[in-house]
Amino acid sequence: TVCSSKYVLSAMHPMWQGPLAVPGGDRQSPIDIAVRKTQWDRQLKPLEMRYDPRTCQQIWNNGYSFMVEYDDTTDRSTVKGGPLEDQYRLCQFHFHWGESNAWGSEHSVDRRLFPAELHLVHWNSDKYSLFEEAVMEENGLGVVGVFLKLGKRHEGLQKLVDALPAVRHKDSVVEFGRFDPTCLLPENTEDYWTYYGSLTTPPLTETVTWMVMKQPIEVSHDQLAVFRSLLFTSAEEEVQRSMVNNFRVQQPVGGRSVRSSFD
Ligand code: 1SD
Ligand code: ZN
Repeated sequence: TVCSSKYVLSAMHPMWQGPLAVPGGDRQSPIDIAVRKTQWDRQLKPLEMRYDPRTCQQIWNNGYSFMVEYDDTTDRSTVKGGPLEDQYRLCQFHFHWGESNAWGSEHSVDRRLFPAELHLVHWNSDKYSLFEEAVMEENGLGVVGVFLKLGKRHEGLQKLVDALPAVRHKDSVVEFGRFDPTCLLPENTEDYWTYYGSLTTPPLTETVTWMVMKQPIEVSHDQLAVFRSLLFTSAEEEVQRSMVNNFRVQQPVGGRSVRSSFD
């Protein structure tokens, strides 16, 4: 079966940034990472990401982003180590991006935004048995964030970009096999920031260990243009709306600590 996060998202209304965006608590995401205020934690182990491309199944335009979904019925694609005490299974990855290259990421570093941000969403399969369960529970989710910056064309991403025209409209799904998300990680995965936060879309639950890579990956303007050619709207709707600016506004860090794996 396919990653169950779609059931959480089906409750999502395009205008959720309104009433539903009322902060649920004091550990919401995304945040600005103020580098000088982060704390180097030398106990932080390297992250161990092991992905089996054969668990990749499909791409789905859910009306907010496109999700590349993985079979999460077994521990074949996982992340562990780093700040995590348990093993977490990959369920899906997706991106957030802007209408221009000046913004689009959810997190920022010293207030610097990137044109896009990748989220690899994993759930704790040592403690829980389903994504829907983990999403509501303590230490339920682990999301790895990677910034996309403008530069040369990304060869690994291109295979995905080529498939996107098939999911232009909301609710469209296309089969997509054998994609190894390892190719979307930066060369250096040893340097990252970590903090306790929330999902950035409903249900906004505060069950996420965030791991944000320091090193961005490079993508070309043309590749981002294909992201921006997707639509928030379904084929039936009269007025079509471009899928851009699908990020949540930043939330207060409050008393939280943001730790770094590096000095
Ligand atoms: O925005 C995603 C959303 O698409 C969905 O994947 C949700 C649950 O998996 O997670 C959020 S996020 O917090 O990873 N941005
Ligand atoms: Zn996200």
